[in-house]
Amino acid sequence: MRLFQAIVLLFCLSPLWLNAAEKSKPNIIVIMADDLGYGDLSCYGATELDTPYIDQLAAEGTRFTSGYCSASTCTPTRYSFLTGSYAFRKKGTGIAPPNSPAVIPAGTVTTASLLKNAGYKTAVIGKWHLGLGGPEGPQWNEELKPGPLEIGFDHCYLLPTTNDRVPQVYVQDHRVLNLDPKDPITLYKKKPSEDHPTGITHRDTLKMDWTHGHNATIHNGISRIGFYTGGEKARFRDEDLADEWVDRSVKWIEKQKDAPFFLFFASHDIHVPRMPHERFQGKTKLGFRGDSIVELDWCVGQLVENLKRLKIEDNTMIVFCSDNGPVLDDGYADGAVEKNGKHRSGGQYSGGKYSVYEGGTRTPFITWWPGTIPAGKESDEVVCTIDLATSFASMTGSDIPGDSVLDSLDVMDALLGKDGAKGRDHLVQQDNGKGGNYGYREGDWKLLRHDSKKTRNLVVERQLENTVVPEFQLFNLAEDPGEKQNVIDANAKVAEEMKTRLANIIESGRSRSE
Ligand code: NG6
Ligand code: CA
Repeated sequence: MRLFQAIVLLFCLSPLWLNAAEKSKPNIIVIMADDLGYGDLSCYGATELDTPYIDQLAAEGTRFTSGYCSASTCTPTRYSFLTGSYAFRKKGTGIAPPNSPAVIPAGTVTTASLLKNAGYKTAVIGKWHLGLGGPEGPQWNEELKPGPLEIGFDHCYLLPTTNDRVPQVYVQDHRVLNLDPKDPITLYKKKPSEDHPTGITHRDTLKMDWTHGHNATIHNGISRIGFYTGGEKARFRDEDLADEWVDRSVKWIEKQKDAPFFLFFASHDIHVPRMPHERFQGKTKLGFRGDSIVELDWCVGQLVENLKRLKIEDNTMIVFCSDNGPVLDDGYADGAVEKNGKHRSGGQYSGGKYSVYEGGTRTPFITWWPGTIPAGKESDEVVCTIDLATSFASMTGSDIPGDSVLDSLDVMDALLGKDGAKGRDHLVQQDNGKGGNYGYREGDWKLLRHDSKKTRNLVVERQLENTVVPEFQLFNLAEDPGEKQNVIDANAKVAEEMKTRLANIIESGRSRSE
């Protein structure tokens, strides 16, 4: 018995064990890009621009070829990433309008709250787009609550909606930063006054013209979605957003000495209006869309460089991902279509933002943790942003209540790039809203179910077009990754079985077993 105790004691004190214990709670940074497509990075085959810092992340980590976000628009992907549940299960999880109340109710179990329970310090810095405030919506001049701080984040520094939706201000914790009480922010449903300048009345003054929508209040020479006045001192310059995210993130990371940290770095790049900092403008031949990718790449480089400066890179895991697939013209005349040339923003995949074809949700996905995640590895395992909640909880030993994170699966070993580790064997993809369209992947089979019988499709790098599609289609992704040959007639049995399983997942309310 004595000998046994001595062995146990020795083991507990050994550096090996200490190392393992320490490594189960690494710092975690999720870098989520906005509207970045599978083919938009040089490490994913882009030849018309260079993304050296993200390429470096892939070279030092594991690059996934079947990495997904849950939805082909922003709000549902972010909802699913944080709650671990498919957004189609809940009404009101489509693209959030400027005055949206909080989409995730206070007290919901989230990726952040699970990590907080495991002893992490937690922050979200960047684009939120999940609404703020109670049922009456955000009270811009008062406390903005509930928000991230009510669902597990200790700190937030936000672009509250999107850069194309009003208002253009930062939210720090519960308040609009630098808001002068004498100049309150007011949002309006309609033009606030006859002389209020808009993208329609003052179109010739704009520094970037609009193509569809985006013609309401003008700020920083760009007209936006929605009307507002006030908050002049609090307003940001679009060109400075990336610098601000990096600066605030580095300062926050520097303060986290005593506990592991979880940072959700939610870049606004490369969402419209694409207005990168002057030092990135003209850096690519693809116009501001390409230049914004280079700006995003710089941000990633800055984060990694600072982890190295602080000597915490060996104890920090980065997951790099996107919130939906690519779009060229999303409402502004920024040259994305005209200057696109040979670039294929969705790689070999069809569809893009707003679509359930692969291009809508199959996006860049890289995991990095020097010394733990293998360097230069490519993985074909299916992993999704929705899985991060359960996977992080499992790695850090955080208990998951049975009735939460309903669709988030533990794919941690696959994320860690372990040999033989399996990702998902099935995945539901969705477009924007509840009751819309679904993609359902099992192995190489992909079933498309279009309840709307229409899809908004990015047709080979041109404009988004509404195309009519059959209710059901079946594709073999191994033979036909571009989803061009609908083989449903020749594989009726496979399709029927997949239809049933998809319907079961939708109707049963969960896909994670307790
Ligand atoms: C659409 C906007 C688009 C973009 C999108 C949300 C128009 C015409 N289009 O309604 O520009 O803002 O919403 O994008 O207004 S997301 O990536 O945040 O989901
Ligand atoms: Ca997006």
